[in-house]
Amino acid sequence: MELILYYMPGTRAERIRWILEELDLEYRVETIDLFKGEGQRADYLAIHPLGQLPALKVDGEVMIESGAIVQWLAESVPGSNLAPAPDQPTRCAFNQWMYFVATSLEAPAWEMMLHGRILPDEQAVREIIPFAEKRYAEALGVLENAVKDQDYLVDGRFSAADIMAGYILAWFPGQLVSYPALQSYLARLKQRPAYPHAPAN
Ligand SMILES: N[C@@H](CCC(=O)N[C@@H](CS)C(=O)NCC(=O)O)C(=O)O
Repeated sequence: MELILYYMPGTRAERIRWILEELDLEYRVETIDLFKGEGQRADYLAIHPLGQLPALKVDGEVMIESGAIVQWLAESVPGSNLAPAPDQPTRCAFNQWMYFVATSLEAPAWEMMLHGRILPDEQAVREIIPFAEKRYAEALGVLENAVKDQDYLVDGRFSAADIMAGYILAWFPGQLVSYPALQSYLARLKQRPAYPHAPAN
């Protein structure tokens, strides 16, 4: 299988890099520097129509959406062990956390990131931030309960859902101060050899 990861450090492409490393797959990295506007290059728009990261090319076919790519790799790579099979009882929890992270956790975190750190003053709507922080804290409370008595989200075993969650939790470590189980959970995830600490290139 030929894999090409369209990547920039710090972006959601880290999720893909993380799972590719967990699965010990070989892949090529194509860096797209969003800060230099490379996402809007015609050749990249032909790969990702929104000019966003990540994209993964698999034997010439392109996939976009980090959650979908993570899930697809977890399910499709033989022997992956990163997603329960559809007929397993733990599949319910797996689906739940994959979607919970992509929606309830990531949406407010992204508002905080966008309006608090990324957008310039003239575009940022700072008034959004307190509400987003409240929604983020509510989602953190749910996740805190989920990892209070187990190491990982799904049946206590590491899965693709932890990759989805760990990437977002690392955005705002300061917000975890009232969530001791999540602090330990994030520390545990960061200790995994496949965790993407340093940029890929
Ligand atoms: N839901 C998409 C979001 C992709 C996304 O927003 N990526 C950011 C980087 S983390 C991006 O490319 N932003 C540049 C832009 O929107 O032009 C996913 O998870 O793949």
